[in-house]
Amino acid sequence: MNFYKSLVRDVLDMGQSKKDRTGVGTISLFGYQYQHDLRTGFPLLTTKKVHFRSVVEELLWFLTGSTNIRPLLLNRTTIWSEWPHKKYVEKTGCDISLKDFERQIVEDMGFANAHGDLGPVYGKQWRRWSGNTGQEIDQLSDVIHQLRHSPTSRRIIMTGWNPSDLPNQLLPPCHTLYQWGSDGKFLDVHLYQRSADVGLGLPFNLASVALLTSMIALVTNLEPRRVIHSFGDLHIYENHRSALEEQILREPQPLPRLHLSSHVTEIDGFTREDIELEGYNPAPSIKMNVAV
Ligand code: DHF
Ligand code: TMP
Repeated sequence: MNFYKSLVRDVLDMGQSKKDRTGVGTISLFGYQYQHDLRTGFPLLTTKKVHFRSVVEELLWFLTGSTNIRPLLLNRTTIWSEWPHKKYVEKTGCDISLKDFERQIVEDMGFANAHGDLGPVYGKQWRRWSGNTGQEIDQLSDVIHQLRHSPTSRRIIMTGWNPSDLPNQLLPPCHTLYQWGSDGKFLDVHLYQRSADVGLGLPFNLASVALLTSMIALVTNLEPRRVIHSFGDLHIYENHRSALEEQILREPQPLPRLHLSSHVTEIDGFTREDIELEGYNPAPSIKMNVAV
């Protein structure tokens, strides 16, 4: 999995300084691609500890179709809290801390309904896309149906990018478009990500696309094989630069293996206990601040 090291080097060596929405500033490379063969191991970085439990909770949350951070917080996952918190502070002028905001979302269902929603983000678009005659489209179930009945189709796509919903999303989808390809035996995936934070979000994204594809492969009786991951704006935030320079000096360890309970037959049948990682021995975690 040395592609991560090369990717970081390529952004540092070929990227350009770029101002960005958050005001932090980035070094950015526009247009990039790597590939990983899942048969060589599960792509979770070993040069720093990545919180796999959060990756799993986030993906299971997407699969439920939820867009509210309350279920995530009930499962002790805080990776999406900053954005509803920021919106709440801006809207109400109330100077509540992130921790107190999270506590109130957990304790008060009414508060969560009013202030914990990210808008129509991944869960909504993947499972309940609003069709033009009012019907809901479950893109993920359609993907699985196609893989079961016409695996060689060239139309097996799930997209989070919905122009009419953009104004209501706290963050427009970053991992934007997924296409799966199969020959009836193997399952490959090609993900287009419009914007990627190399230090923080990307380690989650590459584990998440691998996990989702492995779960889909299990319930469609296919063998997960290649991940092809393409990027629009691939960037390193200026305040992550020295951490990443240090991280790529670390020696990568053998990749862990993913084990999914073989009794699961439907994508909605997975629980957290059905997803297990074996042999993950990463270097220590590295704290990087998220640009909001
Ligand atoms: N904004 C920015 N600027 N970068 C992102 O990566 C990002 N990611 C989002 C939403 N907005 C974003 C959603 N994904 C963390 C990881 C992924 C993620 C959001 C946040 C994160 O904070 N990771 C920490 C803590 C992990 C944990 O609490 O489990 C890390 O050290 O990996
Ligand atoms: P943007 O909407 O201005 O592109 O900002 C989104 C930031 O979040 C950007 O740094 C990319 C990062 N990001 C990821 O890298 N992965 C993700 O899954 C998400 C949601 C965001």
